[in-house]
Amino acid sequence: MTTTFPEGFLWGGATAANQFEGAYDQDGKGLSIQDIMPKGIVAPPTEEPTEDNLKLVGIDFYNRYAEDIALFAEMGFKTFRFSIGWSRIFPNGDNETPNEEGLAFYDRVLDELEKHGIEPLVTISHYETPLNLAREYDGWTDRRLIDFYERYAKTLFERYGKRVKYWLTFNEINAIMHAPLMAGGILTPKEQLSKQDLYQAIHHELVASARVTRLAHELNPDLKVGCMLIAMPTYPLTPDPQDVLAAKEAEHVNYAFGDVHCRGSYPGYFLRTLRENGVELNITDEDREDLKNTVDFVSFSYYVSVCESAAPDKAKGQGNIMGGVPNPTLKASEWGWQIDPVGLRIVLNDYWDRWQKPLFIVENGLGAKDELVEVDGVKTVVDDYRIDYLNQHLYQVGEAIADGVDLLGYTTWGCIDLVSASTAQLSKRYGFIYVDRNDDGTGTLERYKKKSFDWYKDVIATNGGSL
Ligand code: BGP
Repeated sequence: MTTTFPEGFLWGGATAANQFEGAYDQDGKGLSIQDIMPKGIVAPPTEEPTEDNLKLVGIDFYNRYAEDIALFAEMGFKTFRFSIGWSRIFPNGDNETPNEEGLAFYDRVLDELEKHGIEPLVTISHYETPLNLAREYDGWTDRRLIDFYERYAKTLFERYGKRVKYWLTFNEINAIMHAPLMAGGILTPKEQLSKQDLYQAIHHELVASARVTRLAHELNPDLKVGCMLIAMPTYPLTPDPQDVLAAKEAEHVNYAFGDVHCRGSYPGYFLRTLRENGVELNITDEDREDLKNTVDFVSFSYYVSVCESAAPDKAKGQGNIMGGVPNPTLKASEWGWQIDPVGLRIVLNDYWDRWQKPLFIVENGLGAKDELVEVDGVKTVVDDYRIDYLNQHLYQVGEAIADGVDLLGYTTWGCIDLVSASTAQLSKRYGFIYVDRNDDGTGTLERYKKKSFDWYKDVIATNGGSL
């Protein structure tokens, strides 16, 4: 490839505590909403943790972190994205004091990363609101969560602030629009959730994000705090201006979160949406001041693009956990997610133009059904389809860099197989490392390198030159 990735480009992989740590009740951890979501977002939560919930054991990273980080180091990772389980640190979310055993676990993870010279990239909250906050407060609909979150973040900054430079406040913060339980800890079923409560919860998360951004900078001006969005370019289904407008309006739903994080106040189109939905935000003067604390960089996940149409009869398709009309020009993955490498270049240019903040791709990858086979006596997965997917996307990333986009790094999602967020299955695999665990919970938890392991190692070693 002719494009050179910038020196110091942060190549790596991404994970989330609830999807791979397991050890759901070990060392004083409290329950999180994920512990009662055995089917992800495709079915209502259960009352108590149930055995069919694969996340309770995950892939046992909690006990195998050293072995796994050594494998990441072997691939040459420059960075590793993981989240801290909020309920490991504050088991009920509203506790006064943190759980030392939980804090010590992440010390050990950071020791291991340091040993291998891997830069940590930490998500403060990745779809794992403590269950108590969901039950007692209905999650982020309650303003008090801002204080609980701030106390939690402060604890993390004080404990790890000297070792962790890059922080993300909320994973895919805009996902709350579509998955209020997973992204907002809101137990009221989506169909019954009023717009007033939904937007108030969004407001609370945005204020919380801005407040901890300020806090991080106060404690250590070298810390870099980013927001994290689902990026999903939305194309008009036809050139009909009504479709173009519909696509722009659909995109607004995503832009709004980035606009607040980067510009420090609500954009006009968002205020219009509130008015039209009869929502009157409870927003204080202090909130307005807090929101002015803008982020240092913008991070995002990218899996799919979608189309939008003004015609009400167009069937809504499946795009990540958001909606959208399928694009007739694109093929889809086995899981129905449409594959669009060029869309990644479009998003990178679009976000860079719009916000002029460094960008960070913190999720991208192909969820596929892998088959473990034996090649020359070694167990592996011949995942040429994954290599092909990543290659095409990274090629477009290179193009965007050549276009002038300021990009800090790229972490593939689920660099080691883990439990899917939307379906809670293990058979939707993203990793360079295969983990022997099946949807029925059977398996040895052994790790095996896939073909893509060596491919990615090469990409990193050549700083993208091998693409
Ligand atoms: C994003 C989430 C991740 C992750 C990924 C893949 O929405 O931030 O947690 O899981 O999507 O989605 P899935 O696991 O549903 O395939």
